[in-house]
Amino acid sequence: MFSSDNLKLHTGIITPPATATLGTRLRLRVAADFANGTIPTPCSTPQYSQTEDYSVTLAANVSAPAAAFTTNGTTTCTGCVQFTDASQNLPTSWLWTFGDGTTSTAQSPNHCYTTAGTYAVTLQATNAAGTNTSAATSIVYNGAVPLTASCTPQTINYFANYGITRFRLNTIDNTSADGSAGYQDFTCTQRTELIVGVNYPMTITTGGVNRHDIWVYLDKNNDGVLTAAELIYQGLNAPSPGATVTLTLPANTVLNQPLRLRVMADAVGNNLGPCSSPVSGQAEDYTVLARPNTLPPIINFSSSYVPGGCVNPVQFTDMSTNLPTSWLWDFGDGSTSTAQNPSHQYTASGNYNVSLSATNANGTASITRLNAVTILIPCLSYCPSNGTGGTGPNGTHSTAPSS
Ligand SMILES: [Ca+2]
Ligand SMILES: [Ca+2]
Repeated sequence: MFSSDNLKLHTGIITPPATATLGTRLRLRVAADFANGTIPTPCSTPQYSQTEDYSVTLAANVSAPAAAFTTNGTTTCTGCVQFTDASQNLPTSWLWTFGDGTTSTAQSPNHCYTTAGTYAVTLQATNAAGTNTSAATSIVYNGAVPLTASCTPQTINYFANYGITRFRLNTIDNTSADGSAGYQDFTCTQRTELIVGVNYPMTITTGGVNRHDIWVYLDKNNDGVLTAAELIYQGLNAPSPGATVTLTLPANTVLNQPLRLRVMADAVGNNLGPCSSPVSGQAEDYTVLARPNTLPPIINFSSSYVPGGCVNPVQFTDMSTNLPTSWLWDFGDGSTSTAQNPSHQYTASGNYNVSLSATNANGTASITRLNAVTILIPCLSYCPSNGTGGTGPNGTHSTAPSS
């Protein structure tokens, strides 16, 4: 009727069973023994402790049920839920209403929903004294999960708190056990929608004090297989607990379908592919829905130009968001380029404005940086003054003019 393990004070609830004899004195036996010993049986001899007997008389239950039940979870991704009767006062019949138009008279049914949605479930419990209906419990059937993963990388040899303890991306904020839990699949309950080509902050918190290598893979083509080419973020030798970085879904991501996002963290140097088992870290899976980008570009670019230096040609790098599809660079010296990331050789000294205009289906945007580049031709750079790099006084034996 009752058992309790490894405590000093044992408390709990006893429910006399419906089959017990009523109206006569029954023997109630309480047996205890030390926590690491053999669990007492009704007639066993305790090793160190004691057995006590009491007298109990049971009366008929004349109360109506107090209807109640438990479930094995209120969010399901298979559609199936196990409902367990927890009503008091010995109901003799049950009527479950699952909220999808179906019912059951089983005491503890397993029910499978066929359509995704939210359902209110109640239990009506009846005995000879009356009928009672439970409060409703909401069950969410989330059918939008990724394809089954082709691999689920298990941790080989967890130690030193390696692994992922918190993952934040857009609306996801999921705290979880470290690598001691091995592979963790959160695709059913942890999901977010991301617009392709938009920069989102992402924070991967890792356990312990040791640095981690971090990878994020996305099943971009939604074929159920994660490949090395589907790496969308890599952070090598990242400090623990972790910093906020930027995640951007690429243009060739399948839209409007639940995609598997795999986050992996491991001890530095282990170079994990999407199906590699982490040596001491962890892999976790989430669900991402990629939404189309309906925004014009937001322009940004960087270059290899260093003020006072002799960089020429200058490498320009597009950093625009919202997935531009064409580019027009104006280098300020009369030349232009339509490459995304052009390298440009200046041929005359001067201060040059640099403009970038970028276009996608939703519009065009542009930016001009005044005096972005100052070119000196010829450009002399000199050996360091500590004498370790070159020979001779300024200009005589130093690095040649940079091309
Ligand atoms: Ca974890
Ligand atoms: Ca794939």
